Amino acid sequence: MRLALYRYCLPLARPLVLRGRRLDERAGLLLQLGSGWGEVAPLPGFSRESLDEAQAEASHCLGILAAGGVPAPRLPSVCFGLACARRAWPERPPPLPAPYPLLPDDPEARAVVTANWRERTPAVAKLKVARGPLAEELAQIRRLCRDFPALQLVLDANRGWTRAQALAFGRSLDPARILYLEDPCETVADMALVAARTGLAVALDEPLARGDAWHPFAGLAALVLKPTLLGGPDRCARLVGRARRHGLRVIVSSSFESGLGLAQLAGLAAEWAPGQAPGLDTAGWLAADVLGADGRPDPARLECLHEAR
Ligand code: OSB
Ligand code: MG
Repeated sequence: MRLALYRYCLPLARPLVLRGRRLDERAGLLLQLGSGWGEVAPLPGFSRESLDEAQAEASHCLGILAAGGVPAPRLPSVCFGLACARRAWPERPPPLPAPYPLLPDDPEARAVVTANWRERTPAVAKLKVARGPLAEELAQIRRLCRDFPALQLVLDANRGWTRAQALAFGRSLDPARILYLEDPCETVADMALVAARTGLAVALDEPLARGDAWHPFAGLAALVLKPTLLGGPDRCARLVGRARRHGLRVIVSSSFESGLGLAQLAGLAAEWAPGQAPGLDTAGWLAADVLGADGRPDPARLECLHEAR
């Protein structure tokens, strides 16, 4: 069985700003275990591990596999990629609703995305907030709601508001047009308070990857799962179980993976949250892919780092 580790580096099609830092390209790793592939792509600003750290651990895991051992990675991105490469995927993926669109911050890119929305308005779209002046963001939201009367919004603040800002913002919104607020504040306690005081639904994303303690609260509507940040599918499956017990939506979400990771995330979404539109509309940020015309990773687009048999 061929065991190999590759590196990819893909140019961006649109600016990608993560935690205020602009990324110039998207780099990551692909792990090959015979016919199985997995993606290891820590996301700068969101993953606790760097690409170099992930590479060292993935390489170490390959060495253990080559010697007939069972690797036990610790880094979330490596846990995810290794599990994907070892997983038995169904021949044909089960059906899954299309991802809801993620609106680019860049006005030009956003205009391209919304160009034909008057004819075909998506049910839901996600917008990043807590990036600029409150009044400007509210005006943007009002414009979107006015231009597309059938649209509901997911607003993601990436924990960027104080409690007071989140309350001011939340009270200025029409709850009928907001599906949920994702990570309005720094702490889960403040998010619960915002849900209670504004009547808006709230979703937890970053607290899950950070491993913060949380309990279901009134107004909690969804858990956003980013397997590249959370680690192995076991950890995700536990969260899926918890979501089901408490009647929460599960939104499987990308961390700007390549086409390989995105396809595998769609497979996991179909299993964990069938019927739920996933948060996987990120392919548009990448100007190239690791997959060839046959839909498999194309070695010509990859740099081989480590090889064993
Ligand atoms: O803020 O939820 C985020 C992607 C990478 C890092 C952080 C985030 C995201 C996304 C992915 O928004 C798309 C989605 O969840 O719809
Ligand atoms: Mg989020």
